[in-house]
Amino acid sequence: MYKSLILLFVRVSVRLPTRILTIEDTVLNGLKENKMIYKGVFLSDSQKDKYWSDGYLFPLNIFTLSEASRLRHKLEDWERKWVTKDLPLPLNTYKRVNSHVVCKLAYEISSNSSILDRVESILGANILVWSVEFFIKEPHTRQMVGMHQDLTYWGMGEIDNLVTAWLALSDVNEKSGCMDFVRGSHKNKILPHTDTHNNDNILSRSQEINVNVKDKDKTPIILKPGQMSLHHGLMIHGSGPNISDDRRIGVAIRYVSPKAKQTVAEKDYAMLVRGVDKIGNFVNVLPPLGDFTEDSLSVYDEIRRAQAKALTAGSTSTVNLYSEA
Ligand SMILES: O=C(O)CCC(=O)C(=O)O
Repeated sequence: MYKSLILLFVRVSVRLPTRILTIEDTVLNGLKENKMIYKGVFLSDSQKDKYWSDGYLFPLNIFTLSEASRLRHKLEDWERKWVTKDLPLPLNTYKRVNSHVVCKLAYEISSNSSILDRVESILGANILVWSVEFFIKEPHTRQMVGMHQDLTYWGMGEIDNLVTAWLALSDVNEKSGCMDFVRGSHKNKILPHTDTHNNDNILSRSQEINVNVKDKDKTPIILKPGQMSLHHGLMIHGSGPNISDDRRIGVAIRYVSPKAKQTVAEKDYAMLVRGVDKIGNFVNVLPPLGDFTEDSLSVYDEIRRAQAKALTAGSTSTVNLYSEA
């Protein structure tokens, strides 16, 4: 009797590795993944080589169309629920920077195993989320993103141990204002940028790199809902307006390895989502237990105040840090 029970158990556990992970397993349970049965979806050597030589990689399939549509609905329900609530800052601020601190969905997406496996192939086994940012352009609007290098105002210098995973939750193409990357441009140092004061440019300082990038040097990063791109922190990139009939929705997740270090602000914060951080360059932030909890709002405020020093450094005018609705 016992022997047959043991045999049955062995048979069941041998079958488990072939189980396909569902959105419940990966997105909604995030860190609770069962390492015993999870094999990982890491980048191949040729994908890694491509990332390091081009400075980006796409398209990577993360979610099916129906999973992406479910995530989009969750996000849009969240937007509808919170836009009318009396929050300390406009909802747009929480969408545009550090969403993982106050929005459970942003945290859940950023701790998804399938995304983290790809990121682990670039950063190594220890991974922190520095920021999650929803880049949403409404249909038929002029909003654009000037060509820039992300690391310019983040106070971490010219580092390899930061990567952005940009996940599409709508059709992202030239009509809807996809990102354009300049192949190999991550091999540059940080180049001079100018605050343009162009209201259509949705970056924090409406900044633009002082380089005239020719159209022929741009690669459009076309993604289906559920697909993702990765880009290096020094990649020169931007995006045009959305002239399509649908919203263009992207989730930009900034991942760092524990070796990254804030050098402009006195301290910086990040959330451990895989492995361990034995270095301690970042104050460790815990995942939110709900949306806009009192605790998470106060941590959000503390991070915003600390990071402002790096994000506004060198500006001659007020940088509102996305505090406009
Ligand atoms: O979503 C966009 O159009 C631009 C995003 C971007 O600049 C970034 O993720 O670094």
